[in-house]
Amino acid sequence: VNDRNQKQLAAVSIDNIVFDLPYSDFMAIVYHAREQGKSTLQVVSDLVSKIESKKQLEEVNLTTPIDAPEVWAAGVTYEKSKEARNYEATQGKLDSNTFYDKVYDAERPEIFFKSTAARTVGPNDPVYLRSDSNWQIPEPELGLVIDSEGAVLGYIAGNDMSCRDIEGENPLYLPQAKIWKNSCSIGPAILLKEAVEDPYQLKIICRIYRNDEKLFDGEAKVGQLKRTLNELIGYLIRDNAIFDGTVLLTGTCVVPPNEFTLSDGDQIEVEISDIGILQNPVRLASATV
Ligand code: DO4
Ligand code: MG
Repeated sequence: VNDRNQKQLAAVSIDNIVFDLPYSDFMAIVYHAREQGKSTLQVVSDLVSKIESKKQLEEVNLTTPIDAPEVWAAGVTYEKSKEARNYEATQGKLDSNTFYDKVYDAERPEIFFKSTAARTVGPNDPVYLRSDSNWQIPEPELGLVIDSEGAVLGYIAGNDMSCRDIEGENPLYLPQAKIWKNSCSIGPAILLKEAVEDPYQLKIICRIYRNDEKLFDGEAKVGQLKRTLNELIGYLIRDNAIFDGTVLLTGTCVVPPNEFTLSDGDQIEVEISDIGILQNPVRLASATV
């Protein structure tokens, strides 16, 4: 966000220097690069080499780096998620063979609709708690920013807020366990595809703070994903209408302990290596109406 309180696209260097870019949004720079037959990274690098910036990342107010028209999400793509879901659905009888075990091994992945631009928030915006759930957690996930053909444009961090009790009661309640006001956060930056040699090396970390005390800290690597990223995109775009700038969250690999539930006032951090830290405070949805 710039001095006039307007949204401003910017590039951030690895040493956290901010370079304002003369584009209205992320897709505008992607289209311009295509017109010039260049990669987005090339266009950004050319511009940055001509800009003198003294602004540091901590001086600017961050907002969503892309107004993703839709956010979709894949599920049960990591063993950790399968185990947590089995616990919810079977009240801890982990030896049962559930639909979560089946989808983990099936050829077709679980892909669900998560959010629209109006429901999606960015860095430092509150994520909301549902008033009818007593078991809510953040799901830290790698997001793929894709175009209408399914080509990956970049990587982003995401939080797929989830209600474990609603989902565990009945899988048909999944949309209610996943979609409500401010239940999806993405940001703080898009790591350009061309800048990443191997996305499976990216590390995902989740931290939860309550009263300034760290309550939870967990990490995993995208390399632990059961499927390939292209496989997930392939199923999302199959016979579907997908729009430029769509985000596909690729599933959670870090789950807080079963006895944990989020509370009003908690702070969530989702960090992905080379992307940055997506921070969101937690608020009761009912307190905002
Ligand atoms: O089956 C429900 C959703 C799974 C999910 O969101 C995840 O694994 O991240
Ligand atoms: Mg998820």
